[in-house]
Amino acid sequence: MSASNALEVLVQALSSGSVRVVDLTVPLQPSTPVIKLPEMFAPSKPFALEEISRYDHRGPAWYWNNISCGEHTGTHFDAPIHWVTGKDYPNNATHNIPVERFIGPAFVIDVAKEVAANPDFLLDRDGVLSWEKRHGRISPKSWVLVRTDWSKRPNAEAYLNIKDDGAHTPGFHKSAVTFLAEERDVLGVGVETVGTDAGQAPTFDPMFPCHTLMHGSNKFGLASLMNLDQLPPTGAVVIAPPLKIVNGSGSPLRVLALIPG
Ligand code: 23J
Ligand code: MN
Repeated sequence: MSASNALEVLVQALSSGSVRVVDLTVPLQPSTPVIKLPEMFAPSKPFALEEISRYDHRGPAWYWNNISCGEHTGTHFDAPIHWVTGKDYPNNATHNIPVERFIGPAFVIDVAKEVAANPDFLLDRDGVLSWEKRHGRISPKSWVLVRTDWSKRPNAEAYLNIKDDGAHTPGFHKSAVTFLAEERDVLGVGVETVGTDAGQAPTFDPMFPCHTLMHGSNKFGLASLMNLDQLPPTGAVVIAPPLKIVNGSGSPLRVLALIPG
């Protein structure tokens, strides 16, 4: 198929419903959960809206707001520059990453059952390999999304799941991250939890292995995704461009998946 024909086919498929669009983004509002790091580290601000005017004396015909939040709030993108291991790559920040790298096929690994039995569940290299035996090899320049159903937790407290010894949320074993970055050359990983690392990752070696190794390989992260249960294991395309913040380490974004209808 020629390139222009491919786009014609896509437009037709979107209009007929044979390709559907799934929104993988959580609502962005003051109550949107924000990661809570151990006390010794500086915190990130939650999302806030400040009204500038609403068809009133401050602006009779228009409504608009000032917004503020940490770069890593709600559904958000982690750029390689976010981590010390990724700080020296060229084009590693939100404004200069080549835009082609924001779009790719999605491979969706479902570990919801394992996570229901163990909130500290870690996907490891063997877990990825056994998924590949069933669904095929993960291709280069793809997004690997881990379905945990964590986004279905009923409130922020259950979602952050903080106990006396820190957060208890699922994530990656370093063996899976190294495998996906080095042997599969993915674009990055996406998760349903507040960050791409497990809740207990401050205690791991290395600390925060997903951030350390993914960004250390110039790869990306997507955190606080939802609706991963609506995606097929293979065959979806994910579009995830962050805001063009100059020297940004990441940003809230809208993440869309195209799926067969
Ligand atoms: C800073 C430090 C540790 C972590 C994070 C940020 C995130 O999860 C993030 O949003 O990138 S784990
Ligand atoms: Mn982040």
